[in-house]
Amino acid sequence: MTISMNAERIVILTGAGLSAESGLGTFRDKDGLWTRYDLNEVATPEGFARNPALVHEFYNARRANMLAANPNAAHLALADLQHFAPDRVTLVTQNVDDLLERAGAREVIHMHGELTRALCASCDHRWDAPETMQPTDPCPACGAQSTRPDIVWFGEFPYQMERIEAALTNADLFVAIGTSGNVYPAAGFVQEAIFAGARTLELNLEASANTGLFHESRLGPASLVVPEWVAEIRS
Ligand code: BV8
Repeated sequence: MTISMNAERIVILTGAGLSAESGLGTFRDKDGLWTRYDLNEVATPEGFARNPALVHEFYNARRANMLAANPNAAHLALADLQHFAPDRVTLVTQNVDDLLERAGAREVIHMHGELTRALCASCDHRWDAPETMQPTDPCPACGAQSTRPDIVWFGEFPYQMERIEAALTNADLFVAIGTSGNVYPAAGFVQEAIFAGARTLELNLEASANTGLFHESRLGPASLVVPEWVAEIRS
């Protein structure tokens, strides 16, 4: 019997590896985004204050990649699992793409924000982001030219943490998919799940930084290991 069998309250955390086979870059793999961009310049509020045009250029390029990408078998399998057992699955993602939604998933918790959303740094108004954003775009609510991608940068508080913490304290299974386990608080979720008495499973191309905290690790591309796991859990 695998550790997933008859799990009733499953929390799934996904990272960039889930969307890698859809052609969206990861961050810390070879040729990852952080090897081509300085994280401090494009993924911090300080970087945005210094050079908003560069930050918009970075996210405009990722938004264009996202729009040209398609969900892969792993996104589809997770959406299928959620449809099969809607009240048993909490889907949390660190990813800012909308591939899970385009695969049919609902209520995805985007703890690091979304490329499809824009935020006004002056009045906190949020709206659907246009395909490309410029620093001079006026906020539709207050008119200020301080619009930014609705993305959680380093040093900013992730979204919906109360909802995530509540799901973790109640979980009987925690599954991490396609994440290197380097970024907190997401990388600490597995420990919280263990404190709650949950079993923990890692589905990843290679062992993550916190692989030792998982009761089981299945290594391989998400498009293979995720559908296999979902088929098991559904049987
Ligand atoms: C916070 C923006 C509280 C969105 C991202 C000092 C001051 C302040 C905070 C800190 C500090 N020191 C440390 C921190 C905490 C900091 C942090 O953890 N830093 C790290 C680098 C040490 N965290 C924060 O700041 C967070 N906020 O702590 O709030 C607070 C607030 C104020 C002051 C103090 C505390 C905010 C974190 C969010 C930052 N935003 N990005 C974007 O541009 O996308 S994080 C960035 O990393 C992405 O969001 C990404 O999702 C996230 C995690 O990366 P992964 O998804 O894991 O991707 P990665 O490339 O690393 O790994 C890919 C994995 O996939 C690999 O394991 C690979 O093997 C695997 N893979 C590859 N291909 C496949 C595959 N798996 C399966 N199949 C495949 N085909």
